[in-house]
Amino acid sequence: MSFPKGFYWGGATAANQLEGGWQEGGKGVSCPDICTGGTATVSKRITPVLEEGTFYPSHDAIDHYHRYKEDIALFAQMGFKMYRFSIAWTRIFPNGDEEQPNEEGLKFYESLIDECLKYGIEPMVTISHYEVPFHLTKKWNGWADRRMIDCYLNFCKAIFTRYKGKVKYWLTFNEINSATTPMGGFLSQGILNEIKTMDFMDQVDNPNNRFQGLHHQFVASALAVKMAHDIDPNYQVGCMQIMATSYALTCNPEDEIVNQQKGHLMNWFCSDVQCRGKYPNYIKRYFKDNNITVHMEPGDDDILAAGPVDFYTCSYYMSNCQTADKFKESGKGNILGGVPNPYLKASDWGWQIDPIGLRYSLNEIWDRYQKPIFVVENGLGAYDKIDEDGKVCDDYRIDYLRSHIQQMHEAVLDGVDLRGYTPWGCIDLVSASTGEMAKRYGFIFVERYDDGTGDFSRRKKESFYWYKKVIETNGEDL
Ligand code: BGP
Repeated sequence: MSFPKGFYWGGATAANQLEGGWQEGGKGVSCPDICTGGTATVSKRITPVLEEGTFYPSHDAIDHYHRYKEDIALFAQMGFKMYRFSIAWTRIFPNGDEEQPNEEGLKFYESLIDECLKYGIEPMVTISHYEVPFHLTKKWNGWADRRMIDCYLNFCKAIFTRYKGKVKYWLTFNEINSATTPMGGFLSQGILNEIKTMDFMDQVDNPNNRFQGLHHQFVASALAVKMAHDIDPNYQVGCMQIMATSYALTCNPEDEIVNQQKGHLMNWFCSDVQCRGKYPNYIKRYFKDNNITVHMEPGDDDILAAGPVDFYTCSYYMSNCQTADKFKESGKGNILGGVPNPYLKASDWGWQIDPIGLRYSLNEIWDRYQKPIFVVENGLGAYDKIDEDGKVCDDYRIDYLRSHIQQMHEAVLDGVDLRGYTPWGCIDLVSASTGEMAKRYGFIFVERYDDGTGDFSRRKKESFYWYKKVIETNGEDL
């Protein structure tokens, strides 16, 4: 068993979860910088935004800002062919609405990209990964406002022109479909809704804002695709979705139809717009049934039609079940909702492990869009520990990754055009949903703990050596 020649093996990260250096190099404050826990938990008070003595995970993260050369050298040792990372918007435009980019920020990523190229590692850049400049949240309520489109495009222009000839693969928004759920409002769109008390967590979810925000993101994404192709015809621009594979809990048609509707909303709505260049019919009914009104300007249809993405990417961690039975409980800790699948085991955070679901979804994606696919996030968040002999024996992680790679291979045999695999958090970093360091994904252990201790030193886990061998043999030796 081996993967297609030139298959992109690698790893993935996001700026606010690993860089730190939150106020260095002219960087502005971004939404994750005011989160005291995961990106779904914002700091309690509006003023002052940052409270003295509070722990903000993204402020130091794993100090990659100062150690990126060491980290990329370790990725190169594993044989990475691709490295997916994000550019912090606030390093390039500290407030998000300046006209001119911050040269120091541009230089930082230029150096990081050069470091990748030095080792023959192809960069894949996420333009916006769960990060909105906080200034734009305060000024316009993030993506709820159409004026965000111009700021975003200004950001795109700065990086598309600066890194021309060095970067080929771009992703417009990380997990754009997270905004179909209440958690995505702040996390991915920088939208704060009516607040009932002084506690940001006490927000009244406003789906209208989220779907209006998504419309603005779709328009921005389509215009970014066009801009990228105009600047460099070699540019390939992709969408990025959470693939929340789900099954009907029973073969009762009532469960099946609920599953289909949930799937439409969560898994297909955003990628249908981004891959096909128009809104699908089913979402119009959803909007009507849920009293959602999305304002579209004349000409938006043409913009969407003119800017479909070149390729499809997704994260894949787990699957869930759907049921029409309102009394069945939602799975504990499973951010995607749904009910637990009795046939599957779960991670320590309740994420149900389902390698076959990956093969199943890759086939569905390919059948639907016929565009090249990359799995740009996958992995097991686990509590790792350093043994007395200094080793980190993460065989559970190896098992998880091995079984998913086997199923990706099955999908390739099924005829899916799968181009690459960049497992999540290839080096330990801050968890997006919980803000913990204890939830580790990496091949590389970082000595940084949730109480703020640790010297940031790096250590190879057992999975590091395993993954190196996988890459060397193009997936044959698992
Ligand atoms: C995805 C995000 C990542 C990442 C990952 C793991 O949803 O794109 O940013 O963090 O999930 O999630 P977590 O960190 O919550 O375990």
